[in-house]
Amino acid sequence: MSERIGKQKNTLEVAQKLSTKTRFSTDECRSLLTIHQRIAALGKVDRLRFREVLHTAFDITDDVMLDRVYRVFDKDNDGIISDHEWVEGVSLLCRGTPDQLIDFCYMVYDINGDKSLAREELSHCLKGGLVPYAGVMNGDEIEEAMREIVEIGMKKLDRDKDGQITQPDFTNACYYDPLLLQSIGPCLPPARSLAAFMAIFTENYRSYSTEWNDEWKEQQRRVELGENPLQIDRTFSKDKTSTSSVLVVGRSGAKSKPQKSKGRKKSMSKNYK
Ligand SMILES: [Ca+2]
Ligand SMILES: [Ca+2]
Repeated sequence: MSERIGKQKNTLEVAQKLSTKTRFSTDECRSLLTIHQRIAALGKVDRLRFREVLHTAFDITDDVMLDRVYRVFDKDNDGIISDHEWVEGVSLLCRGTPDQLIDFCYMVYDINGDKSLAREELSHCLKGGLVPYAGVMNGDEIEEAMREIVEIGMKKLDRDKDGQITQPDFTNACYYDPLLLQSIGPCLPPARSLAAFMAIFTENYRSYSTEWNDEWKEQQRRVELGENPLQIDRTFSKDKTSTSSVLVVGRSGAKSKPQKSKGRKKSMSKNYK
């Protein structure tokens, strides 16, 4: 009995600590720790176990993305997703700010971790996206189509045309067109599975997206009134190749709301309703 009470106390302390590092409350962290304990009770949360969790709970299905998301969750690179890594990673997936989500996707795509995305990395991340279907495409055609898709990706994301996509390149491109966030691979949970997962342990599984929408509307209103406090990246707004014509918002503003997103476009928040 005393052992159980000790364990509960320990979980509470860990949850309190994690709540200061994540966007979850202590209660939410405690619930997530319990979920981790249940997962870990069946065996170590290693690559294969965690791929199952990502697949079933978050509906991430792309083979390459499953491995890459696992690598990004495993911050200390020991092959196991610890309880801390679990809560911090889930916090990002569920309630990450636009900046955090952009950084997360970039880390997922940057396979060798050199802060640059090369053609080879795009090609590797995208390879699950094209499959032969009922003889419609053969191997050569897929290879050719893949080369074209990689070139389109480079064109949209490599802003300074040096053959590498740096993190600022990627960040600016995503702010300009949020659809580019997962353009190299589906590594974030779809809205429906995210809400279903969050409903297990919190009543606030929709409140965050509301907060985003409100903030986005507020930014839009200020722009319309000419009060935009954010730095607009004018070089990007001139880019006619983008699929989006909405406002470009830089990262340097919005200091009055440090805990919230620094500007977000409608189509980005749509995914998290
Ligand atoms: Ca680890
Ligand atoms: Ca790289």
